[in-house]
Amino acid sequence: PQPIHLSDYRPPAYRVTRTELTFDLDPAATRVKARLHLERHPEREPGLPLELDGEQLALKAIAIDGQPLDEDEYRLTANGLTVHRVPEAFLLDTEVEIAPKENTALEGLYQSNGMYCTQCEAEGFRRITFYPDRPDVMATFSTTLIGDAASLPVLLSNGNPVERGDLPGDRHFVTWEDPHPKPCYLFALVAGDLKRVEDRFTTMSGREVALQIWVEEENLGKTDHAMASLKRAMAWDEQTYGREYDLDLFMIVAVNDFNMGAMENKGLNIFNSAAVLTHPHTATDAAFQRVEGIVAHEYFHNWSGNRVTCRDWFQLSLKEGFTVFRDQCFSADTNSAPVKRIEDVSFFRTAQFAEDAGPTAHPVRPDHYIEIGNFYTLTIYEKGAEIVRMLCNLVGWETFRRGSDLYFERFDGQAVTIEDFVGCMSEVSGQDLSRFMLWYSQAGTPEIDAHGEYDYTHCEYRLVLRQRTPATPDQAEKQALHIPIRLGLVGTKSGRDLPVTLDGEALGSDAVIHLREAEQEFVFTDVAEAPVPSLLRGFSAPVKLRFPYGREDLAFLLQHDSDGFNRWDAGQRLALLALDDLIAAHRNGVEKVMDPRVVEAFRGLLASDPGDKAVLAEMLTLPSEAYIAEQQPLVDVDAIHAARDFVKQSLAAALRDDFLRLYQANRADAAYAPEPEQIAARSLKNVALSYLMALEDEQAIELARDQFTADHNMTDVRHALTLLVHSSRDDIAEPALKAFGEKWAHDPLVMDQWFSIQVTRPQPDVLERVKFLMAHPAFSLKNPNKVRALIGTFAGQNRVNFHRLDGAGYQLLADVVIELNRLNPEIAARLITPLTRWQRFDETRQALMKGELERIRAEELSPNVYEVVEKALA
Ligand code: DPP
Ligand code: ZN
Repeated sequence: PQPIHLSDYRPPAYRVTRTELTFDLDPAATRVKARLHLERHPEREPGLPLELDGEQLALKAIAIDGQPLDEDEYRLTANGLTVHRVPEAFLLDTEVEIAPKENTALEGLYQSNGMYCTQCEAEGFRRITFYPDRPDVMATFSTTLIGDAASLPVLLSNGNPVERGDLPGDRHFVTWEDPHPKPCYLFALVAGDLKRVEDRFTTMSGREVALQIWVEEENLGKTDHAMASLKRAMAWDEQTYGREYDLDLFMIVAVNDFNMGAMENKGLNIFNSAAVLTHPHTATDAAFQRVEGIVAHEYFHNWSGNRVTCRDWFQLSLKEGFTVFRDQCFSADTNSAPVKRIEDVSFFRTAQFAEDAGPTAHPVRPDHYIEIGNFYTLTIYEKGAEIVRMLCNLVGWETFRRGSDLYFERFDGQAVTIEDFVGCMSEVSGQDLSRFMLWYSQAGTPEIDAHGEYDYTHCEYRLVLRQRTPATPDQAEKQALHIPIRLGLVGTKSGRDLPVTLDGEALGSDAVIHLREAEQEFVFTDVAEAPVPSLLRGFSAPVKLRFPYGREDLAFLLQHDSDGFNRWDAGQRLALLALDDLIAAHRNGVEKVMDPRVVEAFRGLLASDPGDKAVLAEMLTLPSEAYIAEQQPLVDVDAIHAARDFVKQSLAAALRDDFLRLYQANRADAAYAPEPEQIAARSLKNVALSYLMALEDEQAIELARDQFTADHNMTDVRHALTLLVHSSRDDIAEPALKAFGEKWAHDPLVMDQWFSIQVTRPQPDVLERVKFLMAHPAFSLKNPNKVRALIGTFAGQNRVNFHRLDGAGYQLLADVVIELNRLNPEIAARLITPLTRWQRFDETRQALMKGELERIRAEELSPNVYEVVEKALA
């Protein structure tokens, strides 16, 4: 496979203004008739051939302006169709046959539980019909679906239904009209025996919109939260961005087999059932919040993605970065804002930093790719969102909002670039953002080394910042970026933020300074007392910042920092310092000794007024093994695991009574609601239970068992079950697991959780368990949720067992990748990730991991897997 380059972009030779589709649905032989209204693109020269994409399509008929084409007038290849000579403007009619039931890649038209559905982003539409499958071709669509009336009573597509009727042979049809020009990646159809839940929303201009969520009958009781989230998101986008919905109908459909979380097809969002269905007894608080976030995300795409879309797939972050930023702000507004930020950053620093440091590192706007399906990454999404957040902070919210208005107004109905978006921000703010654009083109995580000094005689604080971005594949040399750093100077005497004055300018007590050079010195004047700097508040830029904090400094910030995020981060940094010592002790075989300063810091937290309970729960949570690993020059999975366990047990032993008190104080019998206060209390209670269970004494086991059997809600049940199953006591683990598995055997989303809980056990027999569970009737390699729950969770989260020294974990993953490469390349390529990180491990593991990558490479590979494996072995 050959890479595609951004620099080769040209507008299409012909554009489609209108697309009329007719589907005659059949599992083995669906017929798709397409009538395309085409015209030459005004910027392209006359006389060019017409090139259409098409894969796995059996062409049955082709005509231009009603005239069937002779075989020498066109050429068919494995990737498409070329018509040698066409008029300036014309109608193209084609008819193809496809087999949805054979489609295990879940791209294009496929079947899931007997229902038909589609996934077209990025390039699935070419598996439905011959088409210029690129986002800069935007047409209005009319879609007629024909199917068996009894088994497919519901026939859905984009837009509004305009006609329906019965056909001979117990068949029926529905025609849908979507008046908004759209690229074909936003096309969707659904056909099946579905039930709907309906609600209404009145838009800010007073239009009535019908809201429908379509599910299989047994899931009818699980849509309330998604519906409520949708309405909140619609109202939020009106209030916050002035964006109103633009059709009479908005539909969400839940599908069991789905590669992504969800898809923003115009008027007909298709969701992975895991991203829409909730019930207090089947979904955790985290799942409720995830559903809310994803429903909002897809809805927000209606403007940031659909009305204004991407010119080409290199611009993917134009819609994803902006939309993730929008959904993050929405969730922050509806839940605890500091906790939302802590969760997002925590995830970002663990997973995106690792991506940016590995062989698949790429800029937020890549300049080449082989398979765009491999670029739905944390870098494009999350780092893209961090860039938009920096932009918003640079120009200020009100200006950012004006820039957003300008962007939507100027480019409505168009397919545009990242320059167009940033250009609007530059225009409304008057700021030159050309240097800022480097954030989009330069891969890798910038590292900042900071140090500071207080000058008592002049009352000055000098802060020196040095930035450097390490080389990434294809980019050896890096330039200095414009990095906004929000900071405070916390007085060591007063414990308060001191006023920040720089170059004679008063910046307030919560200031932003701008690092633009490789090295810069900032001299703050009139600093009345020696400060501890609180740097990168709120994670104001996606960078790694090192500062030689002493443990007392961190304990001080943990207590006094006025920025909630940095207070949390000070605790994390303090824990990391202690963990460092313990990791070294473990490796050197010396006795581990717990740092009393960490114990005292935790004691202080437990004694303090909890304030925001959700934040306190985060503060009491130790950095994850994955995040600890990110900080180590060489990852020693066993030492990290042992050190973290030791800290947990030491804290539990020293503070047992406090944790017990915390647990008791946060139990509640109120009816479950996924509301911030309840969620906060539950997380606090469950953090306390985790510490108590680290001791595995009878009382802790009793509490966990009671919480499990009380069966109050899935958050509590799952947490208790996890603690029981992860304990060293098989006699309590097995009965609980069995009871849970039997109770929920009928519910695929709960069974996903049952799989994940087992395969994250630290016990050494877990790999055999994974293999055993792969034969479980509830497991299927064809279902991405199952693959993620069992294999993805094992390889990504059970670090000690995946990295077993005999290489059996790696081998298992490679075996699955090889099989999935044939069934579902997109999922196969994503699953490889843990193996691509081999550089971070010792030589023995490196050799084993590379050996498995080479074994994969020897197969006949899909472009998806090929691209990842080649990069990993380069
Ligand atoms: N459905 C995916 C998302 O919403 C891809 N657009 O991010
Ligand atoms: Zn998206």
